[in-house]
Amino acid sequence: MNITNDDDGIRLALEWAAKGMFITTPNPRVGCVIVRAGEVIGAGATQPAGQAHAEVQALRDAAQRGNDVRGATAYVTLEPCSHHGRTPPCADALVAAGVARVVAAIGDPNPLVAGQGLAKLQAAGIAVACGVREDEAHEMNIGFFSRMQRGRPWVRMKAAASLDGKTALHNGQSQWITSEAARTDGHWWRARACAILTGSGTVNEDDPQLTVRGVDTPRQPRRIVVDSRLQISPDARVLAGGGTWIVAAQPNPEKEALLRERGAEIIMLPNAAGKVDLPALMQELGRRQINELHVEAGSRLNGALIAEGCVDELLLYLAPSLLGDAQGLFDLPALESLDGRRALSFHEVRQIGADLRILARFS
Ligand code: AOF
Ligand code: ZN
Repeated sequence: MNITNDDDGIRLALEWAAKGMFITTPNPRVGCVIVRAGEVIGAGATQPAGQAHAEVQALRDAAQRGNDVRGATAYVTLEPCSHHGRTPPCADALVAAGVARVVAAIGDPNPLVAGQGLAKLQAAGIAVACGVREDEAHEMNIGFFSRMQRGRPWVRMKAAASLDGKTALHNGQSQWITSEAARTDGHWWRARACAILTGSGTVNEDDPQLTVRGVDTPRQPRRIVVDSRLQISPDARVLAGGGTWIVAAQPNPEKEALLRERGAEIIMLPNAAGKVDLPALMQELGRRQINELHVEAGSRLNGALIAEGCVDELLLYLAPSLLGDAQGLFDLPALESLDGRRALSFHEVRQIGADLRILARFS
């Protein structure tokens, strides 16, 4: 592929960034391509945390292919880092390699970088540009930007319903309302999330595993259960394999010990009403380096999360069927006036198999 302008260079780098979709957390997914005389002479993507960043991978790729990067242009989807984290600064690596120009799609919001990567390159005499396909680069790491800028994850709430917005019959039957294609698509969104959150009601009723299946990924997201009164069974499948975080509001030493035996960690975060303080939980998850949080819960926890301003985006799968009087999507209080409605905007609408997939964002 011939790269003759910055737009094409960043577009290709974004394709490389996507290769890290499931694996880089808590690091952002970054892509880098190195171009000389229109030819791609090296390319790379961010590896799992602690391993090489995209720029280092691209420089290695060029070296392995016997390509000289001196005088070349490096296209990166995020400003190269300037700090010593788990790995040394990419800006230094680019300087040492002798590239002539660096084009970044967007600045790194990490306060440890925040412009210093580009400044470092410039100080070394490298030509620098920033702000190409910025929106796409932001979308690629929407959770990382959220955590860096707001201290909390980007929260995506997934739900599947009939066209009249019903998720289950009153007798609980819900499998399956949407098609297999939509369910597999849902697992792709699970796979890219840092963590998947549900409530104790869903655990006790459906006994979900909350794992990624049917999508090829080497990493399983962390599982989180909001369980104010520690009511889930120690035999719940969501605990299998350990590492599940249980968020509670009312201590119960005996039950806590049982859950810990299953490898779970208990996070105690009560609010004044004796329930889990959901906004505080979002801050805590930010501190714990959760970039993208995927919520799959029942209508009550869904409603509470929305009512408390904890949700950024709905990922809705709507099947072409009507269920009539049945369980709704979100348990929200009745309004006296339309002025009180929660406004969203459609970010993306498309058909997946027989169903509609709607991404809608709270404004
Ligand atoms: C880059 N290229 O591919 C990525 C970057 O602990 P470390 O050394 O892995 O550094 C993590 C930080 O580096 C991360 O918070 C973000 O600011 C930046 N990510 N930077 O130059 C990359 N993934
Ligand atoms: Zn780096």
